[in-house]
Amino acid sequence: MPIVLKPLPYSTDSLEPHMSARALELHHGKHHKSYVDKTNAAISGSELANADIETIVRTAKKNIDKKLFNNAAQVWNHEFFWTCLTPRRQDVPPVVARKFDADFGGLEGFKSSFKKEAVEHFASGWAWLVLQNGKLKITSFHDADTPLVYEGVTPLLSCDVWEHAYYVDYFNDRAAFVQAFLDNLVNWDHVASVMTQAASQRAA
Ligand code: MN3
Repeated sequence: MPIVLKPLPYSTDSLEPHMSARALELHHGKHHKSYVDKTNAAISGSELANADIETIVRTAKKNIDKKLFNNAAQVWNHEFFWTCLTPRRQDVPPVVARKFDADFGGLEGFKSSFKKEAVEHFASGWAWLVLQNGKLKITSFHDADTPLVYEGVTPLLSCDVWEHAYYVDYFNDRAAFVQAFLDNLVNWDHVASVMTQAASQRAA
């Protein structure tokens, strides 16, 4: 079975005005789809032909198959990113707020550190909030690289900072895009759920 372009968990116009339907249609329907198609072309007839996306990404990394890794990791990164967004503006749940207090001195501390990382990341890539050794950490990865392939790192939240993620709505103003993301689009329930799951696995 080839991998599929998973449908978005919301309609393409539901993130407006922070992310337009046009931007989302291009980003999901063209950019993300192209990574799916290229991944399928690369795994066709190979031992990975029936593998799930996580296995494909990890195997490509291990085999230093850069072309497959870049496309497959972008599929995984985009699937994760779409789940990080929500049409309904959410407050930060207490379980996440307490972690922000402990590790960033509060929500505003988190937001300014994340924004700085995302805006200052040079060229294409992704800004991430991850959990590592029980602590929250903000980091960024170049191009398609992904926390999925690093031992002991649990991805909690990502922001796509490739130009294709914001150029339609914000032109060159990456900072405005990241601010809109942080203030209006983050699916905090998703962050809380992944964080709680990771904490219980660590305790087990
Ligand atoms: Mn993208």
